Amino acid sequence: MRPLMTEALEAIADRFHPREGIKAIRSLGSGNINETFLVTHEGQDGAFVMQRLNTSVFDRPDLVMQNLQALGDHVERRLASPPPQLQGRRWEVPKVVPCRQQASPWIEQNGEFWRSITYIGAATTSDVIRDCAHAREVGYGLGMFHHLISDLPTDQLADTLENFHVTPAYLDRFDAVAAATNRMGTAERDAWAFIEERRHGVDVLEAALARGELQHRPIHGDPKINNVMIDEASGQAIGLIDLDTVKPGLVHYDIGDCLRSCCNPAGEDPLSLNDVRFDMELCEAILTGYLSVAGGFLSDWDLHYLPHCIRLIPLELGLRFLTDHLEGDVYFRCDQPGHNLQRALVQFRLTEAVEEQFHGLEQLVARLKHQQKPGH
Ligand code: GN1
Ligand code: MG
Repeated sequence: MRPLMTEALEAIADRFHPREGIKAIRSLGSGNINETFLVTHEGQDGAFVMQRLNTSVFDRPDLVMQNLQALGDHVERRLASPPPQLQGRRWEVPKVVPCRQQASPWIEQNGEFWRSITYIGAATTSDVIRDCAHAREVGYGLGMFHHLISDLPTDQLADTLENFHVTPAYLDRFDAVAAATNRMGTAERDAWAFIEERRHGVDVLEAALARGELQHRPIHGDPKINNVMIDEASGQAIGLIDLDTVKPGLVHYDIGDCLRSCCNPAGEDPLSLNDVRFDMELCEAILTGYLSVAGGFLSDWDLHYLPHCIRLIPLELGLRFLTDHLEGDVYFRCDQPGHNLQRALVQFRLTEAVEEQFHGLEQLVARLKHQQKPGH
């Protein structure tokens, strides 16, 4: 991490902690949307995470903060009598850090929105799954997160990102952008053809929701591998970070997103498309960890749609990257021109890898279901 301590950043940090005690301000993480800094200081807690929210993505950042507060309060109540699966384990939730001299816990100035949250120490995240034990912990982490908020009524959470993970809405947006763009080269046309072949069926989850087979619950929205914190000493999952996308949705969006980011060890920016694959062993370990906590509240329909969401979310992310590429990279932060196109191709290759193993996924889910509910 590069030390970074500009006067402007220091002035913002000072609103949360007196600047005399601040030791360093550094960039943190690799988010595509917000800007994140780690502020280390001499106070008791030692550090906090300061973020500038991207207000062209989150146009009601006050509601993002409200959701964060509602989630934190709820989980704190739940942890007063922890579920049995948490016995002997640590579980942490990032909390809102108040401003020093004002009632609201955020700063709005010059069109920017800044807030701080607590830093979770003695834990790390990684960009690649190390082994099946790590994968199981990531699954456990997502399962525990869902479990702890499963009784938070969805009407207590604002919809801060309308249509987030609603794949048919991304397809509509793609259609509009593709019809108007002048950026259609050969690679883009090939990617477009890939989407055309899969147009039918992108509504698989939304149609199940409309039929009442699936229901909205509180979700994380972005539980990719590097948002699951692992305790440095025990190797156990101890919480999920990056809570801006917490809102009502389908747990399938979360499960699909977790698996698409964990089971492709080459990651979102591989050197070669040939490195992209979907690892069934890691998938099994993650789902086993997940179901060890969340199995109790999943219905048969929920389980039925697991293979579908595992296929759909990489397709959706590829669609989102490709649309952004055609629009001129206005949403996802990019390292170089063509980055979003490349990212889209990676997700499409991953979609194909899942499709090739779809039957195996159905068998895996049936096997895990049988272990959960032996009578079925
Ligand atoms: C964005 O900013 P980051 O990396 O936490 C995006 C996710 C994508 C992810 C892909 C609000 O998350 O949906 O899966 O990039 N977040 C939003 O890397 O759109
Ligand atoms: Mg995020």
